[in-house]
Amino acid sequence: AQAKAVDVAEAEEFLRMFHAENRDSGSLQQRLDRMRYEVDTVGTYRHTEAELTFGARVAWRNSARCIGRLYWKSLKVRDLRDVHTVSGVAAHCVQHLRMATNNGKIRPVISIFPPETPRRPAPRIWNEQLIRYAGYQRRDGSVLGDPRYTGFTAAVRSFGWRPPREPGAFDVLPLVVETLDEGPHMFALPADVVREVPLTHPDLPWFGALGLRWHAVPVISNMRLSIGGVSYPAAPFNGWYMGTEIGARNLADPDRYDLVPMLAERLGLDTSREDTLWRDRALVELTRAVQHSYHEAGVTITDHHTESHRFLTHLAREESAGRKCPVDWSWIVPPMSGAQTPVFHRYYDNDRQLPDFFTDDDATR
Ligand code: HEM
Ligand code: NRG
Repeated sequence: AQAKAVDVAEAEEFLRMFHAENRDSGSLQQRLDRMRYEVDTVGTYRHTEAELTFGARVAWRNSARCIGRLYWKSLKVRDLRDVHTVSGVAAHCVQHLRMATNNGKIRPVISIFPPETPRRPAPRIWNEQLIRYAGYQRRDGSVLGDPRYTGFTAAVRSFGWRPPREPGAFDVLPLVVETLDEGPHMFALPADVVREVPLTHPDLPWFGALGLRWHAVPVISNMRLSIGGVSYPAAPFNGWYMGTEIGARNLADPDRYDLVPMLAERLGLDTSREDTLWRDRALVELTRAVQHSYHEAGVTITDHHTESHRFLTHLAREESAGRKCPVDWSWIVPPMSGAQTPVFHRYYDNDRQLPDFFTDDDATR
């Protein structure tokens, strides 16, 4: 969709905030005049590099569902607003993975591609994350791989993507990048930029033979970054994983890899009745395996107890800076042992603040 003209009030609010938090950034009045002139003439305005960097960091700071916000100032911002071709976008996504992975010592990075403007629609990345595993629907209704991506897998197959000769549970999907001029194009990720961690368990020797693995870096690529009224639909970003995301959700959810019943059997637990808490016990061992394996592999990961404490430190800092910090309790509380973490036991501000990241029909097309 062609973008509407930028909302001048939203732009002004952002520029005022930028100047209030960056006292050495020149005349606010001149900046506002310039912005209004650009919006009057072409319907949008161009952020300075400093504004773009600040805007992206504040969008992270305002991500109500993110527990990892203590380090918001450290986000590395890549200004890729002049990359307009599908192959350029794909190549820079590959470069993003290299920079972010950093041989295991993961760095938070965002790559910002051109914004949506009245003159020119933005490039789009179809993938939900840069690295995701294929899901193959079998005739009997069961799924090999990640059931969340059966639809996406079928779509890329219809574009000509060929699964490996021997399809597996962890086949990395190709990128799909679209521009108005070129249409959608598919790009395989080079294997050397997809760092993965084979899963082993600290005291169950048979665990490694299950052949489980996960990718090192989560790079969300389907959220729209909104800064001062300007919309950046292609702005993939990453931090590092919290172990529960993989062990207690991706590999465990009944509509994902659903490994809990199999693991409970292997652990010799009594699964004939719910009150043996076999689900809870298997979930703990799976998540222990994740924490252990990433640690052994030298890939940055955090756990939900450590991260909950850090998050409360973040809230305290935001409060002393005199800022509101939006928090969505239902996302911040971890998916296991919630009440064992301090984030469970309190109320939060819910009012959204801008800039922020959005998921909407417009971002996912
Ligand atoms: C969500 C942790 C970095 C933005 C989340 C979630 C966790 C998390 C656990 C909930 C995910 C879920 O339940 O599916 C972390 C950690 C980071 C980190 C440990 C390490 C540095 C970042 C960065 C950004 C970001 C760098 C953006 C620049 C978000 C957003 C969501 C989110 C927008 C919500 C995603 C959605 O709605 O699906 N984060 N995060 N996070 N995080 Fe972070
Ligand atoms: N639960 C998703 C990832 C969501 C965001 N989590 C992060 N973000 N850690 C999954 O792939 O399991 N981040 O930017 O680090």
